[in-house]
Amino acid sequence: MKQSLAIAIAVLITLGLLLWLVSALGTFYTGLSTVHPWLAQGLTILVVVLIVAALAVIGYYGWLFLRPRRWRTQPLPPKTTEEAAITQLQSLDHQLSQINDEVARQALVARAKTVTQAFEQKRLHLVIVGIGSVGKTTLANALMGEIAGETAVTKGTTTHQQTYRVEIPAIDGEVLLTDSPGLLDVGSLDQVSRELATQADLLLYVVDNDLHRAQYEILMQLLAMGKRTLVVLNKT
Ligand SMILES: Nc1nc2c(ncn2[C@@H]2O[C@H](COP(=O)(O)OP(=O)(O)O)[C@@H](O)[C@H]2O)c(=O)[nH]1
Ligand SMILES: [Mg+2]
Repeated sequence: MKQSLAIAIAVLITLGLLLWLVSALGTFYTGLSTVHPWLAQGLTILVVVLIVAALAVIGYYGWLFLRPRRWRTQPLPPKTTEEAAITQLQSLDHQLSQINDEVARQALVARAKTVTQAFEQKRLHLVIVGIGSVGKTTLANALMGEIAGETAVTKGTTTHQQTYRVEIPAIDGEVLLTDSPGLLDVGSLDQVSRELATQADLLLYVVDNDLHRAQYEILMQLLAMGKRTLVVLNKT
């Protein structure tokens, strides 16, 4: 409703401006035609062409922003892993073409290599993230079927990330499982977990008890990274 009112006001203003422009152009033409008839014609044609071009540009961008949502092209999620890898590589290629900074370029080239390698080796990387003491290491141990990492009530027991190779009979290829330190208990994810999360094919986001606000905000940040995320409700 608000939007249609804004459009109606914009149309009225545009019409008013157009009428004013036509009358101003008429006055301009009659004034100049008494002195230089051919100059008056030439200039009037030029001004009209410029106005039409400006209206076309305004119309085009107005349509882009104001058209109804159903007419906007929606990117569809990839259906297969091949499609996902190809889309990821295309987006990296696109970013590379826009980057001049050599260090950032090398980092992206390395990332593209990892994506290609992971795809070729059919490698699936699961990364467990979450704040301290929610049970990340406990989950890693449970998934591994053996005690690999140390668990404790004190925060910061896992000081470095640990990556394990997990055999899953139903999955053809290598499955890597990374347990992250997850130290901070504030509304944002720590740098180490964030970096680990970017490498993941699937994130296991562990929360304890209820999904309280600070943990919810971290979840939103993970989703904003465009990562597939499973929320693991622990200690319920
Ligand atoms: N009651 C209960 N305690 C748990 C559960 N999962 C983990 N814990 C305990 O919570 C503490 C922290 O677990 P840990 O795996 O080290 O958490 P991390 O810091 O996220 O890796 C340990 O004392 C675990 O034994 C659970 O499902 N229920
Ligand atoms: Mg731990």
